[in-house]
Amino acid sequence: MALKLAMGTKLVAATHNPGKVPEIAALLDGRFEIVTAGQLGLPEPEETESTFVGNALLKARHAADLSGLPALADDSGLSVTALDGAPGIFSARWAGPTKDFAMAMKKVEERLEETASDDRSAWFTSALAVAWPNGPAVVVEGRVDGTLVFPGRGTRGFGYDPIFVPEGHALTFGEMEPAAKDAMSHRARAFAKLKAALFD
Ligand code: ITT
Repeated sequence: MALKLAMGTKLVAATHNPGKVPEIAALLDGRFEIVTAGQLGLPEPEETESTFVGNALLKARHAADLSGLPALADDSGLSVTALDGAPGIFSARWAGPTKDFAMAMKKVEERLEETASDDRSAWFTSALAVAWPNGPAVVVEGRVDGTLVFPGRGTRGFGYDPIFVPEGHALTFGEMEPAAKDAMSHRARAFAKLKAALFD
């Protein structure tokens, strides 16, 4: 069987992050019937892998096997050059149990001040995995490079968006129109690869 997702397929968006859902829906462009892991009442798996790819596969596999439907998961995060790639796969965990991203962004700022470095370069990564129930899985990765600014600016997007200015632009992801972010983000770049691999 060729691994393809036909238009209209019912697909689980295997995320519990409400910030990701509209981005995933916009990037999928109405091709599929999307149900979220939250809508299906699926439990959130523990992210035990040490890479974005590993955690994306784990989340997609978990949702597909539990729901009996193909599932798409995103594992993503912000990596800061001067912090040796931190927070990386721990990006969500730096915000703590209450998902306080003002605190997480402050932590990035403080950690940067502790290093004597004036390097403010950073990048976002998104690993996207599609898994079929008790079947195969496909995973791709996208990345966008940029610079961090403090204090953060803008109220759009989610997570670390207010402190990230993508290369070649002046606005942060938190200030941009959603469509502008979706045209260049790590998630959009990963989606382009996924489309080439899996869509009719
Ligand atoms: P799910 O696992 O349920 O999808 P999560 O928030 O736990 O939700 P991740 O483990 O992939 O997801 O954590 C990624 C974190 O990285 C996320 O919570 C954001 O803080 C950050 N992040 C990822 N993509 C981002 C983006 O486009 N803009 C801002 N922050 C982003």
